[in-house]
Amino acid sequence: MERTLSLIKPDGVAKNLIGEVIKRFETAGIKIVAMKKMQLTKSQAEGFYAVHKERPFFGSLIDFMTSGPIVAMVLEGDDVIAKNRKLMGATNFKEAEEGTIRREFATDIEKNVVHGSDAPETAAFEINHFFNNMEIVG
Ligand code: RTP
Ligand code: MG
Repeated sequence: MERTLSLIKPDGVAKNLIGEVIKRFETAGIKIVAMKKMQLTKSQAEGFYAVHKERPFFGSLIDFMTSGPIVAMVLEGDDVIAKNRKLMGATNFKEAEEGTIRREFATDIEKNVVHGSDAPETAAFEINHFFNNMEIVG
């Protein structure tokens, strides 16, 4: 059994896509073991995206991720890191497969509705960034 961190980004929340995203997880048999709505501070967003701090889009990404509320979730299931990435689609919605969340709802390479951890190590770091053990209920 694996866990991953999912975020519905500010654009997804603003477009009323919380239910749409959750429905896709539940339909795929993925279990939500933690969930909260929150607004990130600049330092929380910078810590979360620290791996990208040298990238040219970092400043813009931090402004975007702090621009409004997000929904953070811990997902659980077999192979859930890859399953979630498949439901999300490619970072650039123009390259995302038909039927994926980003292909259907993203408008921009940055405003791409969802985030999902990309490996077991990043999942552990990211889950820990948002949730403590008492907030995760299997
Ligand atoms: P995420 O981390 O949010 O799940 O997305 P990802 O793995 O598919 O993409 P990643 O390379 O980790 O990039 C993180 C987020 O930064 C924004 N981005 N903007 N302007 C740009 O060229 C650019 N490239 C990436 C996106 O919001 C991307 O999801
Ligand atoms: Mg990433």
